[in-house]
Amino acid sequence: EKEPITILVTGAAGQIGYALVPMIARGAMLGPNQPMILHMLDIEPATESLKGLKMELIDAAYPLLRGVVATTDVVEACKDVNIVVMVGGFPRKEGMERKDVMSKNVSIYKAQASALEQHAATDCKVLVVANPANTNALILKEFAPSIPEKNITCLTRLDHNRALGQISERLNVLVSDVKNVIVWGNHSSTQYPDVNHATVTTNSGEKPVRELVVDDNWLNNEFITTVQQRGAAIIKARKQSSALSAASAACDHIRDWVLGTPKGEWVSMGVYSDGSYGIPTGLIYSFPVTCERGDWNIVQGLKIDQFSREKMDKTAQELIEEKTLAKSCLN
Ligand code: NAX
Repeated sequence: EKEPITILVTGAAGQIGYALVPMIARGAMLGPNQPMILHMLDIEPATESLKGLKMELIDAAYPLLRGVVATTDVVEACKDVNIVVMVGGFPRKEGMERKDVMSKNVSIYKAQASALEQHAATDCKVLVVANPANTNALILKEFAPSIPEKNITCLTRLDHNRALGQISERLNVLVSDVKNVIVWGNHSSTQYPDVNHATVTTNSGEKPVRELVVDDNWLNNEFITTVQQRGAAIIKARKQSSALSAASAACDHIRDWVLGTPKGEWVSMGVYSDGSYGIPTGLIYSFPVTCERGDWNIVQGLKIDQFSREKMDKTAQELIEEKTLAKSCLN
């Protein structure tokens, strides 16, 4: 039998946490044969709620779950963790300035970076979910220099999956037959969901999405804004932000990263830019990646038209501004 892997979920007492931990414990993240020890971190006011969650995990009697640590102590939470899903953060509340939210998250991510740096397994893989996800991941990277930069990522898989979902609904095809959409840039409303390389598996082979959806106007306008604004649409309908879809996307992200992407298929991940596609280095930007043996690589050589170029640059620009704002919060 395999050795258990230790997984940390921060912000575990929140609503994404409540959807995510049972998925992990069932094996949705690392597969049905991989036992795990779950560390759950939250803050003091959530102590009781975190305790309740631990009780429920015990009551669910998950065969793969070999241990649960529920704590408000960052050091205890980070001890020897192999995989870290960072869902904890300070949410934007009504009337708050962008700078105030950024400032709170910068201090959280700076502190947690140091704890991971000192106590996590040296090859730990980190996924940041909490917003502003790309910039939180960047702060984490800056303050945990001993963690390899390729091990720090942020979640844009939810946006990627939303794009797959929209195409599948529009064409009335199985979502599993749609592949190779791309989400470029920031996990925000400036993200660019790109279908120029996406295909659908049909009875007569692989067909470009652009060929099957004849309505270019829909693809260039409504499709993009629907994916960009989906988070807001969920909040409007549910009076709460996306939780199960975010949790599911976090499992997809880690699973593909650790176990590999299927042949001929890529996924979107927020990763440290190496300058590919003219995106400035020094940003965590969402790119199309393939994964193999625990390592991701940006898909190279895709043709970028003028329409895409502008949208890719616009979302990069927003990330540069966020980075400047984050830096100003460090002083
Ligand atoms: P909740 O407010 O329900 O949960 C957040 C939890 O984090 C709370 O239990 C809170 O006590 C805890 N927390 C706060 N500060 C902490 C700290 N310093 N250490 C540990 N825990 C801390 O929010 P939820 O709906 O679960 O969303 C969590 C985050 O995910 C938010 O930042 C949200 O904006 C972000 N999202 C990101 C998505 C993505 O695709 N990247 C999509 C979904 C979601 O909106």
